[in-house]
Amino acid sequence: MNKINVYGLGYIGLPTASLLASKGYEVLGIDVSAKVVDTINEGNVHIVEPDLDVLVRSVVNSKKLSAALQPTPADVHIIAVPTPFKDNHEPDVSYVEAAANTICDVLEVGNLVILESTSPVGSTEMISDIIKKRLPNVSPIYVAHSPERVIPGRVLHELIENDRVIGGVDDQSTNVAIEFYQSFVNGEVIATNARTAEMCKLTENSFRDVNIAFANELSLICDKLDINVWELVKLANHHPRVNILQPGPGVGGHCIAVDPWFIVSADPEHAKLIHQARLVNDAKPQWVIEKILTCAKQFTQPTIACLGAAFKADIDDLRESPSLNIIKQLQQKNAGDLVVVEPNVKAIEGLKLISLEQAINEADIIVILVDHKEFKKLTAAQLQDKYVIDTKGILN
Ligand code: SAJ
Repeated sequence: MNKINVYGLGYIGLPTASLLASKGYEVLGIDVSAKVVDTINEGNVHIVEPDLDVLVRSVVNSKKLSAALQPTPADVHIIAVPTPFKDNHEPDVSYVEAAANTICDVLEVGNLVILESTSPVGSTEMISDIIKKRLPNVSPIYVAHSPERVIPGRVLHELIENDRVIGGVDDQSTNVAIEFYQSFVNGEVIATNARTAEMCKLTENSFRDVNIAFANELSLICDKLDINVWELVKLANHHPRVNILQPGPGVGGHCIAVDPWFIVSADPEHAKLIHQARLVNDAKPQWVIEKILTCAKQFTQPTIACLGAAFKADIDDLRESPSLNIIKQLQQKNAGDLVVVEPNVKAIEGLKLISLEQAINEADIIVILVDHKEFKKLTAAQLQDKYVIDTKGILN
């Protein structure tokens, strides 16, 4: 297995493709965007992830990685396309379906097809069915799920070091996929079936969502009872069997705020806690907005500085960001003069970005929305004459 096609060159596909290329595989990245394809073929990147730019440049220069709009035959086909949800929170697997159909155009006997995208239970079997229907005489084809588990900001490290759960549609598929992952993963590569692998990934992110919801719920209760929630969490976590996560302005990103819905939609009757956690986390931005508006009422035309717009610390990713959601809603409500500090991006359409220093000088109200490293250096003394709403507890 020497030739690999990676379908979808986003936050998972591009790092995976580059890593495999750096391990000596001949990799073709396929994307529907001509702009993305051109950018990569020029040796550049369209996403921000530590060290990715250097790696992509090196593997494009050494001709191990190239990009195209259409695939050519390969030994391994890795699907890393988005799996969002629809307006009704049902999973949208149309990109996976489209990728499976594209793969069928070049599929050959003995090929391995791997679904890496986080997907609802049954998606890997769906791919296998599409292949069987389109190419009934091309057999064997191995099909497996190997959910990505990397965290933005540490993707290249975690791609190699994290354990992988691999589930094929049959035992042979599992074994072939395991052998492939063992060629570049240092972590343990663990065998299961496709449905369990799919559920495993959804479970990991739901575990996190439920635990963050617990912390967010506590933050509301503590606010009412005049208790510092961060001190409370720290103290409770001294118990050897308690490990509460951190409250914040809400849960963002395209994983934890999305994947639990795949479980809820698969079994709404029983997924009560998982569903409620989603509702709690999704309601948190509104609670923060109300806090800011109540505070703003004490001024005639306050300058409100929002620190952070990304969905979490030290990244540039604004997708599904609760902080950006809060900022945009504040803007609509005309609560005051709104300024934003976001050290990781150059501009955000429609918003006034200023430096941290300027924000501290000018603002009446400071809203800490993200615990970026630049903000963590702030001290309560620096902000003593400001009204501060600290959703991340960095001043504790
Ligand atoms: N958050 C909190 N409190 C916390 C931890 C996180 O409010 O204590 C918020 C963050 O600010 C952010 C959101 O949750 O808005 C998600 O951040 P995250 O760092 O927990 O996770 P993601 O979405 O960047 O990546 C997750 C990871 N999953 C788990 O840790 C179980 C990653 O390993 C997955 O690969 C990724 O989802 C994915 O692609 O599914």
